[in-house]
Amino acid sequence: MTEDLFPRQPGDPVFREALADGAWLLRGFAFEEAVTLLIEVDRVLQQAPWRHMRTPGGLQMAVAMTNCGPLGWTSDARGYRYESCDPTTGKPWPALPLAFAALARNAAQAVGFAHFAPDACLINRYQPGTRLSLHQDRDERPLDAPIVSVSLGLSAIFLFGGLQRSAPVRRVQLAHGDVVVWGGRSRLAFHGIAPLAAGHHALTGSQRINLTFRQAL
Ligand code: MD6
Ligand code: FE
Repeated sequence: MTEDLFPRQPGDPVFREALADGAWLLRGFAFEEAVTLLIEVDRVLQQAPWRHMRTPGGLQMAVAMTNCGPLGWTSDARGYRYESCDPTTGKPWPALPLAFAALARNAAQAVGFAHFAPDACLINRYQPGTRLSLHQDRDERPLDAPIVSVSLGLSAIFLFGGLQRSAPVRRVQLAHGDVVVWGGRSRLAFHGIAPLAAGHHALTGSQRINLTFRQAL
């Protein structure tokens, strides 16, 4: 593909693909920063290791998670919420790396959301067979702020539905370096990840890593 032969230059127009009203796919937007992002993920993991949270209903989630930034998304018997400390260590979540904040702001800017300043970054790990069932992201206070989602490592099929759980679901392949920005009229759309196919990626091995940036408060 020509995109790979001629990498993005400063000032180039960004190739945006509309998934729905308010939801955009920026293919390869994080490709060049990916190694840096993964090094930062490893640094976060040294302070806040992967864990499988429990849903309020008591089920253990298949996706392994951690967080960085002032706030982190957590789930347990008391419900879904944002916390400033990691419940497993009692310490504040690791700081949001500068490279994360810059990428999230630039991606949001590229589709018209100026000044996106995330206070939370949820980091998800998928292994072959891991899925994330259809859900809405509705634990955040400002519903006018977008969400920026970065895919690293193995590709996954993103399930993208509508505002009702029963709406038809689109399947979108997300590859290493792809970024989805999601706000406006799509902010509360149902979405999920189909069971991850087995595979190997040079940078992550048999894993997909997803960074999801939010403005929680
Ligand atoms: C994932 N993403 O890609 C899970 N939520 O691993 C999400 O749940 C998500 O990609 C809101 C907006 C974009 C997303
Ligand atoms: Fe989500």
